[in-house]
Amino acid sequence: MPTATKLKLWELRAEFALRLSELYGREVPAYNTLVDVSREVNEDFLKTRGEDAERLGSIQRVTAERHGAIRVGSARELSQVARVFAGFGMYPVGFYDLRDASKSSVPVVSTAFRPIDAEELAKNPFRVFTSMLTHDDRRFFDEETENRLEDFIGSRTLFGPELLELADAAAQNQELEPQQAARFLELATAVFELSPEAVDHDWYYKLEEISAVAADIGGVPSTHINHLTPRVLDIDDLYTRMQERGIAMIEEVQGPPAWKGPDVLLRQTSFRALAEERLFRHADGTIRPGSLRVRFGEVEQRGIALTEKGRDLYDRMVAEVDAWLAASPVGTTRTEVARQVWSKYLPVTEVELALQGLGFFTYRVAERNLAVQKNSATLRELVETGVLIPEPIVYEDFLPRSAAGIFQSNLTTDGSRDDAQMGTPYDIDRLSEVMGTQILNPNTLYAAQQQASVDLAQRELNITITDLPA
Ligand code: OOG
Ligand code: NI
Repeated sequence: MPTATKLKLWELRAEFALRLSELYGREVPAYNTLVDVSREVNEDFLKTRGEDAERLGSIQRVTAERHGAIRVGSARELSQVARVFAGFGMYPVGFYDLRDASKSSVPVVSTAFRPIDAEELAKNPFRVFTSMLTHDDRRFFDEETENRLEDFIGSRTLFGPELLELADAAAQNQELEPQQAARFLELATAVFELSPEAVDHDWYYKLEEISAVAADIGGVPSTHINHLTPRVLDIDDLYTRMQERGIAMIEEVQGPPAWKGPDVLLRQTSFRALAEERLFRHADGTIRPGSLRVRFGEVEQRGIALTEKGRDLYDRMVAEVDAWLAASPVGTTRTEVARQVWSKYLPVTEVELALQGLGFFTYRVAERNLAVQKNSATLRELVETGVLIPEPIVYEDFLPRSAAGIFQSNLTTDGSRDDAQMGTPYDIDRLSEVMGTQILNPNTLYAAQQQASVDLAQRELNITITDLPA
């Protein structure tokens, strides 16, 4: 970390990611193995693919790239964590309702804090999937439990005033003096360290009967990193190498299958971390050690961001895979089926993904001289004659179904829920209101980036580009 000059938000963010990574590696050593294997996978991929390997991000970016997952208990805690992340140049993007995306009891709604500009993402893309407990959702919590949760969470302080003030100062000035930066990083990292404080045994296990996620959030006096996820360029290779090292992975890679066409969206897989020792305070007043198994290791491979049209197609393909799989003989794997469904519907080339308006791309002018002697040309004609080169925009967000799958595959119990009760309604606007910061729509960000490149190309070529995908 440079010490003589002021630190920009991206420098603070990169250092924050690094410190959390060191912290998590101390707490969950299997994470270090995952990071080592990820590095091997990426180095080998780069060797075999050369420049092509960096189409979805430079190797520097990908090597440093992590996402974290944290969980908070209330609107107050969510709005405070939003202030902390703003101090690192990370803003809420996307809304995920995991309550309905899962059979098990996962009473949370979520967003992800991340940089939003292409340059900031390229410098350091650290993002944190952040979930808030819906303690007032009657499907999970009766009135008494709701009130107790509210009291318990309301009486703890995760983010102290000094941390919040430093975060606000960073956000306001877009940089911090070295001394303030050091303090900000120290305080922000400490929030996510596993606390040695004893856990109220009966309260924790009462909540766990309803939902292990609720116990992890509202049953303990502080918060912690739930997982920290490195990015790999070949997740199938990683999966095999981890198994060879004797680490039991979940059954499958979540998200799109490996197939011959372009990688889209996000593929993820995970393993269950070992039991961790924690202290419990029992009803008779004694404090004794026990163990919890709530944290895990996750890894991901990122692909091309899909447009709304592309995402609709993706959702239909997922539904078709489900239907097909349900009607298939026992032993058929999701991947086998998915690969066939993908080949049936999705173009096998990046160019077609772009020209059919299924994926987000930026367009770079390659051949100024070729520029047609007219005042307008279609996007297809410009791409097919080599005037414009489509370059994929990487997907920077999450998938609700994979997120639910990740939550679920790492729970020991399903918990309990009563679907006859009314749930608390949440959507992107309601959660924004509760947090006090507008959550951005990821599609708006990708579309603006694509459009800006088209606008620039039009100016450079001095023509109007027509037939842009809707
Ligand atoms: C978050 C689960 C979601 C992902 O990568 O989809 C997630 C959690 O377990 O708190 O991190
Ligand atoms: Ni994750």
